[in-house]
Amino acid sequence: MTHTVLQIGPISDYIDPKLAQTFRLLKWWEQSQPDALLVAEGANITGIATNAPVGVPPGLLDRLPALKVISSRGVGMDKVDLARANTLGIQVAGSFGVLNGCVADMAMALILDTARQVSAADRYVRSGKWAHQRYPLTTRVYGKKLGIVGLGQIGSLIARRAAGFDMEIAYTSRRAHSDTPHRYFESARALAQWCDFLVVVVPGGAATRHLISREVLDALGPEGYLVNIARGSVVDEAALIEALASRRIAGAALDVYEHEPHIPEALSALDNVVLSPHAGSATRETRTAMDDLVVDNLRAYYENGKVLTPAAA
Ligand code: 8YV
Repeated sequence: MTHTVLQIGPISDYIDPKLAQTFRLLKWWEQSQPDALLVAEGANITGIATNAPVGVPPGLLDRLPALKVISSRGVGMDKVDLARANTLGIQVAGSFGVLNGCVADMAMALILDTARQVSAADRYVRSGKWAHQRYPLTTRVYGKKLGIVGLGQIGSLIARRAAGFDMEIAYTSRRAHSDTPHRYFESARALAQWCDFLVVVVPGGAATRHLISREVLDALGPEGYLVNIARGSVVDEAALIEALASRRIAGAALDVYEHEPHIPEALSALDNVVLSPHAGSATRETRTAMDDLVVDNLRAYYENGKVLTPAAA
């Protein structure tokens, strides 16, 4: 039996054709009259394929009476109404277990870049300035204090990598973990006050919106660096721009932004920030594994009634 799957937005050149070969695929983003599609096909659509930064448009779940399964590429569920899906008995899958290592690698790359200024120094060399003046001194990474906001699977891998750089590690999260030797702080503000590098690894969504506020940035202080590989919504971007521009913090490295792919000009004009295009999981190896899981989760649901890598409700 061919299952009808609604794909919300393009995912990749690799997996989009496979989705179309495997299912009867309807493309939400190509519809000039989405309401007409829902009237004509709403009762046939049993699956959704999507991508974490896009998720599922608000309210759509309630307009698809036959929907049983959502398969998203990525681990962020901030754009999927998990509670509503749960109430409606819809299974939700993400690409859990395959991207953690790459995102932790990216966190280390950004820590190193914001302190040692690899990207900025590259621009300096290419511009020919080196011939006239030495590049200014930068900041040491090894032996410094790393504060991790969110010690989940990715946060724990960052801690492991940072230990290899002889960093002193502490964290904050909703509660202290009993299975870690690292010091616990009750708030992001207290952690920021303590550390040299503050790395943000919590899920996005209403509960963490602007968790990294002006106060937290001020606690990080003029020698401190912020790294965000989580979601743009977690950091008050306007407050961050002000803090960077006035050197109330030393620097930042960002993989995510409040209104992707829009980057405020005031941010890209600053030289004490490293800007990465939401690429934490973007290696060929990891993206292939993530893409495959989008199809495999849908297939597993249709064959056995259970997705392979479910999101926690
Ligand atoms: C994206 C991510 O899925 O896993 C997440 O939540 O944000 C990323 O891995 C990826 O950028 C695809 O667009």
